Amino acid sequence: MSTSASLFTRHPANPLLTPERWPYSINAVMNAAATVVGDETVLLCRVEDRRGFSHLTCARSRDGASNWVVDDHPALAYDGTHPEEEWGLEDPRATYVEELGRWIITYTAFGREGPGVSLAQTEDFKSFERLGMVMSPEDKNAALLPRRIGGDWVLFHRPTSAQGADVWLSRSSDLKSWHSPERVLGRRQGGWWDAARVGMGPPPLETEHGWLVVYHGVRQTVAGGLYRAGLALLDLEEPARVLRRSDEWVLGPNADYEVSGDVPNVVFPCGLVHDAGNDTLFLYYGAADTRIGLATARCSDVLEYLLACPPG
Ligand code: BMA
Repeated sequence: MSTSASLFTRHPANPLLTPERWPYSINAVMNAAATVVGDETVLLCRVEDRRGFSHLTCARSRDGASNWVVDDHPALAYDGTHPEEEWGLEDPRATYVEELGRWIITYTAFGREGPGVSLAQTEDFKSFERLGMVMSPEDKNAALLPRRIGGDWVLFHRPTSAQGADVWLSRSSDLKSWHSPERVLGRRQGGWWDAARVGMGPPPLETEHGWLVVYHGVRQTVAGGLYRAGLALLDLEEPARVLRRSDEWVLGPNADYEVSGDVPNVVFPCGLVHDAGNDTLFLYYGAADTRIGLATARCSDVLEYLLACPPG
């Protein structure tokens, strides 16, 4: 039986992507959506330019780990038409929606009002169409489930208010107007590793036991925020119901490329690819807000571990 520390293994090719190997001048690359398109893994990366503003650019690889080819132009960048993106597009997640025959991209649109949640769609990761802002500031860390539940789309997101920063979900019949917010996963208190803030990581993965969730949790320390990743399992038909939640984090900053960078001590997963044939999960994460890392795990081990965790 795996322990929280042994479930995920850092890939020997880490860090997979760094600012130095970008085809144009940038400051940092981090927090990437991940999916498989044809015979390639595509990362839609958050790229921070040397003004401090972010845009999204695709990187592609046959094996999801090596020989990345990075587009020489952004996939989505502020173009003057959406004022809510004036200061950048951040932290994308990608969900393939079979019913629509396309991917829905959820991302943080950062503008003068603060960070909010916007959607875009693509059929090929070559051309993208914006669907506009769906959650007004302050809100971020959005991820869509790949299918409707009870007739509605389900979007996880993280509104921030004086009450705090927890994971909620909202529902919609048209991906435009969202309603019926419900709290899903809260911060724990006091000494817990995820007591300051929590946010959804990649879009949850459907498994026979429930929706597999990787989320990030933050502890506030005298040295700043400490970002780690934990696991949860949500009920398949009632996704606001937490069936299991890991007490311990399963990935935390440890390698040099995670503990030093623009924001030290950050692992921030936004992409999860399931290679079902090989029982393998590929978890892509931003490392220290500067580069991209990959950790792999056996999916069956992760589920076995979670099923032994306490109810959420
Ligand atoms: C969060 C987000 C992420 C970032 C993380 C650590 O609030 O803004 O984009 O990786 O902080 O700085």
